[in-house]
Amino acid sequence: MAARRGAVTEEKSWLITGGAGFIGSNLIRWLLLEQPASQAPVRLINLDKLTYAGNLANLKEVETDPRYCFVHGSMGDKTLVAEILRQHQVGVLLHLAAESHVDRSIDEPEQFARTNVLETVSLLETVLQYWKELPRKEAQRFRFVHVSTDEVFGSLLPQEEPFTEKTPYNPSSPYAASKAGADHFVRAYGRTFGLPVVLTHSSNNYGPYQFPEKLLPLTILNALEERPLPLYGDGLQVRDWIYVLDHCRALHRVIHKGKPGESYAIGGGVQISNLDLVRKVCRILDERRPRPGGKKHEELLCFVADRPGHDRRYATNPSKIVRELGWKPLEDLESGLAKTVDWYLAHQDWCREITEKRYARQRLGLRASSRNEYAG
Ligand code: NAD
Ligand code: TDX
Repeated sequence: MAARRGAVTEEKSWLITGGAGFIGSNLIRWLLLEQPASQAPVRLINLDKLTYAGNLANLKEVETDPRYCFVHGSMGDKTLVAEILRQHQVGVLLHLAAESHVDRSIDEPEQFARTNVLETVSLLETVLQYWKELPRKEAQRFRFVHVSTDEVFGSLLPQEEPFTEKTPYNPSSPYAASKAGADHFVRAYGRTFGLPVVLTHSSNNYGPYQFPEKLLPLTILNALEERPLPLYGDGLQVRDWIYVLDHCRALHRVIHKGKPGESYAIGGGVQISNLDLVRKVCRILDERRPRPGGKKHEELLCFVADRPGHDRRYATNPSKIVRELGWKPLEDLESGLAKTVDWYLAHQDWCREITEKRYARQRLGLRASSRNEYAG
């Protein structure tokens, strides 16, 4: 095969952890189906444990692609990871695998510490041993990209500036604390051992294939069945939303151009309250699937007990990645939401498999509320 231009893709495989989840599967499909060969990896290995959130149905369109290889297993399995790294001569590791849902982290904090912190350390340790044995040039080109979140920075007051890479860590939920812990270990492996690590802090993603425990898909599926649309507390919490493919494009830039030791904040630039966001979804559904008798979907809105420790406001300033890596989001909220709603309408079987076998849309994450006088 002819050598290809571009430092990190050259003849090396990419290993993606957690590639059967929401962001990972969007990224894998985008890389293999939409990118020119010169921009895609020669070989892409997806290592996923297939927890409740991992779903191989997300990857049907690429499963026979000769460049793609799925490995069922845990990032914490050192023997397995070492074998993958050596066998496939991995040059880029994109680390997405995690427990990702804040409400579940309230119910099961220890599971989040095990997966997000301890298994990330285990992964780092295995990667370090492999990296140390690489020839010098390959070791320099190697990248460990850790996909973190803006939630590690905690909640912003209304007058505060959006998060940047310099914002101090101040996590609120066990999920955010576990991601912060992982971030610190990733940086420590960079500073102490020289592993070429890069970190990203993305805001809230939305789009196709998102598991219906998250606000947007839950709203769409409930609305289609005329079930209540739960808003936590007063619904005025603000999130910064990014269309998942914009996040994928950003990660691609980071893999190719990100500097070791640096971190990049990634935000869609759209800050909106949960209430206004859900109303927008309702209006799209009113057009696409009018309710009987001319009723509006918005009438299904209901305010329920708040999430304990609920962060009031996130906003993320992506000017570093815009300036230094030439990235910008391409999707605006209106078009992104319309595409997302249309995708869920067209993939009812995918939804049904989940709601019947994996998650029946029950409320999660209320375990702490009765004893926490600070929680909403
Ligand atoms: P997800 O829950 O949809 O997917 C996580 C995937 O990780 C699943 O496929 C699961 O099976 C896999 N996994 C879990 N434990 C594993 C293990 N030990 N070994 C291998 N695989 C394992 O999550 P997502 O929304 O796609 O998020 C992916 C990453 O991006 C996470 O690290 C999350 O913290 C981060 N992130 C997500 C968002 C968002 O809005 N969804 C925003 C910023 C950052
Ligand atoms: O039923 C609901 N009602 C509601 O009001 C649900 C599920 C959520 N919410 C609120 C809580 C949040 O303010 O909506 C907002 C979004 O909630 P989630 O979809 O659970 O996302 P969030 O907690 O913001 O975290 C997400 O974005 C950052 C991802 O789950 C994380 O993995 C990512 O790091």
